[in-house]
Order: sequence, then C-alpha cells, then structure tokens
Amino acid sequence: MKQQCTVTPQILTAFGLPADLQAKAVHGGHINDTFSVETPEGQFILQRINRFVFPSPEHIMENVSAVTEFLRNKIKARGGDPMRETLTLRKTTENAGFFRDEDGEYWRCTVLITGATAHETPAGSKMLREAGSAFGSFQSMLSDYPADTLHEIIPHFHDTPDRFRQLREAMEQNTAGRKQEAEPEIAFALQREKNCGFLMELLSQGKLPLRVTHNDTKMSNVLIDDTTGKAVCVIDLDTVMPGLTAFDFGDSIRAGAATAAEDETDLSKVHFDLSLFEAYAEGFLAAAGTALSETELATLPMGAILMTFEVGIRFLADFLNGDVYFRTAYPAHNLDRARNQFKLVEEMEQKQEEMNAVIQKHTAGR
Ligand code: GN1
Ligand code: MG
Repeated sequence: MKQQCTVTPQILTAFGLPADLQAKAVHGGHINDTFSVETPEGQFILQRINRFVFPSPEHIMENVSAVTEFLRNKIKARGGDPMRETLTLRKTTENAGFFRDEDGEYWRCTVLITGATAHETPAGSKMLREAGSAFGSFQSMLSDYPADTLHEIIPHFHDTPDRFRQLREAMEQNTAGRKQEAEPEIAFALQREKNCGFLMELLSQGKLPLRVTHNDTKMSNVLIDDTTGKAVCVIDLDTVMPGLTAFDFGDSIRAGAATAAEDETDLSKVHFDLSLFEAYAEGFLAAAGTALSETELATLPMGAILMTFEVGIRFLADFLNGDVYFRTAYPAHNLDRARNQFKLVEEMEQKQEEMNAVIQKHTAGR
C-alpha cells in the first residue's frame, strides 16, 4: 500500500514557494503522487516520485532536465512557446532539480500548463491524430540528441526476447500454480517466440538507430488545447531513455487503435481498427517522417505487433507469477489482459500489409 502523502511547508519553501499554500491532489497517474498549487506568480505542479518503481530518481531528474533544456532551445528556434510546448522545471532555492524531504522522498516542481487537458482516451480520430503529431514532433526534435548519454531508467524495458525469457522463467517456476489455466495463451506465445527478436536484432546489426524514446506514449500523456483541440505538449518524461522509435509508435497503437479497453473480456468487442491506426500514423509521420530512416519507417507496423505481443507476455508472466507487478482487481485479471492483447496481435498480423500501405501512403514523396 502506498503511504498517504501531503505537501509540507518545508517542501514548498524548498522550491521558493509561500509556505502556507494549500496543495490540491491531482488524480490520474498510477505511479507518482501529484499536487497543484496556485501562487500569485502562477500555478505549479508538485510531484513525489515513486521510489519503488524508480529506484534512481536522480537519474530521472538528470534525463528530464537535459531533455527539456534541449527541447526548449528547439522550440524557441522554431518560434514556439517553450513554456507551453515542453515541461519547465522549477529548481529549488539551492538550484537543484529535486528536493529530498526528511523521509528521503524525492519531490519535483514544474510549471502548470493551463488551458490544456490530458484525456484518458481519444475523443475521436482527430484527437488521436493530434497525439500522433505530438509524439512525432517529440521524436523529430530529439532526433539529433545523443541518446546514449541518457540514463537507462528501467534496463531492458522494451527488449522483447528478454521479456520472453522472463515468461519462460515464470512458466518453469509456475509459482502461483496457474500454468494449466493459461495453456492456450502459453501456446499462442510460444508460436511467436522465434519472431520476437526481429527489432532488437536490427538494432544490434546497426540497421536501426537508438533514439531518445518516451516509453509511455499513451493518449493521456499528451496535453490537448481546450480551445483549439491541437496538441500542446508531451508530458510524463519519467521513462525517457534510449530505445527504438518503432516501440514508441507501437505502444500508442496498442492502446489507441484498439476498439476496447485492454482488460475487456468480451473479445468480440476487441479489434484492431485500421482507420484509427491511420489517424495516428498520419499525425505522427507528418511531424516525424523526415527525421526517420527508411528502415525505421518500414518497421513501424512491426513495432505495433511486437509491442502488443510484449505487453501480452508481460501480463501472462505476471499472471503465472501470482500478480506481483501490475495492479489487478480480480484473480484472472492479468490472464484476461493477456488474451485481449493476443486478440489484437492476431488482427494486427492479418492487417500487416494494410498497415504497410498506410505508412507508404503517408510518406510518399517525402
Ligand atoms: C504500465 O501504468 P502505465 O499505464 O503508465 C507499464 C507499461 C505497460 C502498461 C500496460 C513502468 O504503464 O509498460 O504498457 O502498464 N509501465 C511500466 O497497461 O511498467
Ligand atoms: Mg507513466
């Protein structure tokens, strides 16, 4: 259980804010604790970083401050507004990026971006296109950032063969005694083991570049302008680290182009929707197309398939391990999630050629 936490006067003072401010809890994220405060100077967000998920908050803060600084310069150069189009960290009075309170907890402070909202699910294909555009422009602006200078926040985060190895371990140990219950899903996963290293192999052969990736490219990590409906800014930079573009793209598709929630148990409702795929791809490619190599573009559909497969095997392994990683609401929750993801994988495999055609259509003549 996570401890309740509050913003103490000591924390406010550390960031040079009036000590008597009333902080309001902001709900939505599953990992950190988030609060907002209003001051005569403006509104700010205060966050306590979850030390269980992120054992090295210093590394997160180094990544976030280096990347936002870099983005700030890019945004200025293209005539944009860096206070709205990227996160702005407020330093402590001692010029540090975070403050450690007396319990050893890490706090950070950012400027609140007003007039824009993080939507849990896209309210239509136009909003999904905007999300694509936001992540595409994030990718493009960071295309000349030296990715290998960033800390790897969660090692092997998107390394599909390594995730498969973990699934095999879970099967062998069968800790929760649930292996029999998951036989069809295990068979589904085993049939695809030989292809699961496709992207990681291209990386090790030097055919795909290591990029600065976001690693949590869901709709709710894009702020959408309340008035214009345009994407404003990509948020939640905690998992920014070196990775493959195809996986960032694929993670957006996994959730954004599905017709049902990832734990929908009525599989007749779970489909991969090619028109939603096209909406996201169109926005993404218009913003990032020229920054990506031919091989990167050609592997985007594979990114969608492998990322969905990867999350499916993570759910399956967690089910076998007795639900130790993902929060669950009932005993077969992780198994239901794995089935749901595998249904999407199957449909994506069937539509791979159509996905390729969509990518070609939106990159023709670039
Ligand atoms: C976790 O909680 P959320 O949605 O930010 C997980 C992702 C999975 C996702 C599946 C750090 O992300 O990798 O795709 O659940 N994040 C981490 O719902 O493991
Ligand atoms: Mg997140």
